[in-house]
Amino acid sequence: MLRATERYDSDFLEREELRLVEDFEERGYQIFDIEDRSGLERIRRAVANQLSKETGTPFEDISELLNRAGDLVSVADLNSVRLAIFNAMNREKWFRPTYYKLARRVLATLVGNELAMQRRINLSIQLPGDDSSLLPVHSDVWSGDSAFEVVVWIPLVDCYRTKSMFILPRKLNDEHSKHLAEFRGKDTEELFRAIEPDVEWLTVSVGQGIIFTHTLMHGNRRNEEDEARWSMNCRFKSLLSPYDTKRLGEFFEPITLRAATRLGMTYTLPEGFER
Ligand SMILES: O=C(O)CCC(=O)C(=O)O
Ligand SMILES: [Fe+2]
Repeated sequence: MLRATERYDSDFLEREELRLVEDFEERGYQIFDIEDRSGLERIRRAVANQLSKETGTPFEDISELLNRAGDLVSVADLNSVRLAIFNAMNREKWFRPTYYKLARRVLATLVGNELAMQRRINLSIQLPGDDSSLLPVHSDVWSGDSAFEVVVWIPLVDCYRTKSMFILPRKLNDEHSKHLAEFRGKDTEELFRAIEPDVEWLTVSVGQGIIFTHTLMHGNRRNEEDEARWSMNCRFKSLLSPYDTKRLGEFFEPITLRAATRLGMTYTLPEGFER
């Protein structure tokens, strides 16, 4: 039986992999460089084209258009515009493989080479000053995601301070988690106040991504910057690791099933054979 406390055997991991694995375990998140920049640009351009179509706004520069979404879309219309873009993107066959390739190597090192991927990639937009579409402090595991999942979070514009998301690094998350029961029934704002001195606001530029375990407390606040935030997030897990309420075939789909597993899954012992 594998015990999670056992250290890695460095004889089996490349030095670079070992560094990534240890950093990720230490903090519970990692900012990484996107592996396929042209894939990222394809996604950014497709999103910008959709926004341009929805709002009748021509554009030249993708970042410029997305950053000033607050001038183009009212808070009242934001969710329907977001859903239109989300649906249009998730209808594209190239979208999920392209998204996966932004983070293929980090996923292979941190999660595995037989992966299940969330079927629909989320889009989040935080307009400056808008507090109608916030995700207050939470861990996704509190609401039915498995602890074996990671989130790949990709900014479509440069994200910093309150335009970004906050996360509680692993050690501090463990500390604060000991007191979590005290907040039961209270406003999540009180929980945020308690963890606020320890949270990190992640600075991520276009061309970078975040991979994190959603067992950590994280979320966002009202965007106090003067640019809109655009980001995507998608969960990945090792295909054969435990699932919670987000099931394989419904929420997740296998993307890199290997031959030996496929053979094993379809094998039946010859008839009449007992062992
Ligand atoms: O984008 C954010 O601010 C929060 C994202 C989040 O909660 C998640 O991806 O699980
Ligand atoms: Fe979350």
